[in-house]
Amino acid sequence: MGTTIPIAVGYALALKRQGTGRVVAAFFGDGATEEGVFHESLNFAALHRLPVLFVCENNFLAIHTPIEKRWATRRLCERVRTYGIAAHQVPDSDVLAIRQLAADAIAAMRSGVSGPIFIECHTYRWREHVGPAEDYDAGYRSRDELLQWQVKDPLKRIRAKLDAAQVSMIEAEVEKEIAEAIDFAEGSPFPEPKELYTDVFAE
Ligand SMILES: Cc1ncc(C[n+]2csc(CCOP(=O)(O)OP(=O)(O)O)c2C)c(N)n1
Repeated sequence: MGTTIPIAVGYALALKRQGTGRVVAAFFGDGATEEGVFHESLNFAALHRLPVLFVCENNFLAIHTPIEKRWATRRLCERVRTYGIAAHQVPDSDVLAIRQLAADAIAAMRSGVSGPIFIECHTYRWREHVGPAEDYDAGYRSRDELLQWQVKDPLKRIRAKLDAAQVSMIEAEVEKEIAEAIDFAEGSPFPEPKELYTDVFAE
């Protein structure tokens, strides 16, 4: 948890030294912002004006622990700003707003006008922490909460902006991609045991 954050910062340092004009985006949850490395990384990235877009997907849950049992205040963007990093909050899963913020942030970092930038996107986890089942009877949240977020479902909202032909074209493409992935998985041999070590150790 939180491991993407320092890796992104280190990579951004390398990119900046190489003068590539490239930027790095790091995605992580609200739980990850409780790790010390989050704060160390923000400070380092701000100090060296590194081109990192930090994106916190705040679903108000870390496994089964809701945010009110973990955060003394919800002022995450305010905390981030104390490091000298511009921070924006998108509270309603508006994907077009997120796209615009990200595009502006990336352009500002590429041109050197800005150091790192932070976006906090509020969202919701419909299913359990890991796996496809529902867990509304587990006692840590209510189904009412889900219903409030389903109204803001970004997929439904973006779908409503498309015409029927576009929707069926996208659906057909997605169905095809899924079918091909299943065929590929079912048609592939089992990996050799030695592949357990692939990408685990550097030679
Ligand atoms: C350093 C560390 N501590 C604890 C865990 C166990 N753990 C796995 S996921 C998780 C919560 C993650 O919450 P969040 O960052 O909000 O991400 P989400 O799963 O909601 O996307 C925890 C505590 C871990 N993987 N790493």
